[in-house]
Amino acid sequence: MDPEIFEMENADIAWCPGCGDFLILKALKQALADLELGPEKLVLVSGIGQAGKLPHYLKSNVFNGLHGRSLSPATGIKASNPDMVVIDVSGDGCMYGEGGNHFMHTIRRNPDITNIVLNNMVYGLTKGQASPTSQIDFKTPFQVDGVFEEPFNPLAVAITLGASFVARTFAGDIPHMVEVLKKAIEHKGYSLVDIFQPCVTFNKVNTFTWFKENTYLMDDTHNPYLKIEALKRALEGNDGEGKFPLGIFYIKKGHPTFEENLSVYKKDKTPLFRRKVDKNKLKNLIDSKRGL
Ligand SMILES: Cc1ncc(C[n+]2csc(CCOP(=O)(O)OP(=O)(O)O)c2C)c(N)n1
Ligand code: SF4
Repeated sequence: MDPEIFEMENADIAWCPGCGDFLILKALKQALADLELGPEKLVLVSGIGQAGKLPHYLKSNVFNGLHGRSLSPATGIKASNPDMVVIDVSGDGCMYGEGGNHFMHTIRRNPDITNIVLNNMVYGLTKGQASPTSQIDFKTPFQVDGVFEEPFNPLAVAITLGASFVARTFAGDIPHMVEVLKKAIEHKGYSLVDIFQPCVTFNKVNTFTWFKENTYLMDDTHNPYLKIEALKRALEGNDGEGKFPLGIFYIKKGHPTFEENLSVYKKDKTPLFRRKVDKNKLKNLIDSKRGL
C-alpha cells in the first residue's frame, strides 16, 4: 500500500519547521502502509499537545480527547469494536504527567492497543515547561534553577507493571521507527512505543545530535522475553549515566487482552455496535435495579 493513502490534502500543519513530529508522522504512515492497514481499519486517539495533533494530519478515524485521558476512549473503542486497529498518540507530558494514572491502569488491563508517546522531554504546546521526562538540571523559563526531580522512567514502569510489549525508538531514525511501530501494531495486547522526539523550539538541550550521541541500538544479545533483563536495559541512561538503549525491550506472550476477558465476547465475537439491542431485556434490567 502507498503511504500517500493517509495524506490529508490541505492540512494546515501547526508544527514548527524541523520538529521531530514530522518524521514520526512519516514513519507511522509507512508502517501502516507496509501492514496494509488502510484508513477505514484504523482509529487514532489522542489527548492535547503538539503530539496530540498528529492524528489530525493522518487521514483516518480520529478521536481527540482530554489532556492525558486518551487511553480511556481508546480502550472503550477497542472493546466495543475489536475489529478496528486502535492507536493512541500522546506526548510525554500528556501520557506520563497528566495521564499518569490512566497510563498505569491501562497497562494492567492490557487492551489490544498501541500507545505511541512522542517524548521530547518538554511541554511543547504550552511553550517549554519541564515535563516528567525532563532531565535533571534542565533549565526553562519556569524551572529557572533547573529541574531537580528524578526523571520518570516510562519503560521501567511499563515493564514492572507487566506491559505486554515495550519499545523505544528515535525520530532521527525512520527505518528503525517503522520496524518497531510495525511490530508494536502487530502485537496482540497493550504496546508502548516511546519515541525520542527533538523539540527544536523549546528544548535546546535534547537535540537531534544529543539523542544520537546519547542512545544506542540494542543488538541480538538482548532477549526481550526476559523481564529482568528488560528492566536492567530500561534503567540505563535514565540516571544520567550511560546511554539510552533503543529497540524492543520486553515482550510478554500469552497475556489475554482486556477484550478477550470480557464475557460479552466469550461466546459471540460480533462487535458490540453491530448487535441489536433487545429492548425488553434492557427494560427488565432497568426495572430490576429500580428501588435498590
Ligand atoms: C488537564 C489539563 N492540564 C493542563 C493543560 C494545559 N496543557 C495543554 S498541552 C500541555 C502540555 C503538552 O505537553 P506534552 O504532552 O509533552 O506534548 P507536546 O506539546 O510536547 O507534544 C499542557 C500542560 C490542559 N490542556 N489540560
Ligand atoms: S514547539 Fe517543539 S514540539 Fe511543538 S511543534 Fe515546535 S518543535 Fe515541535
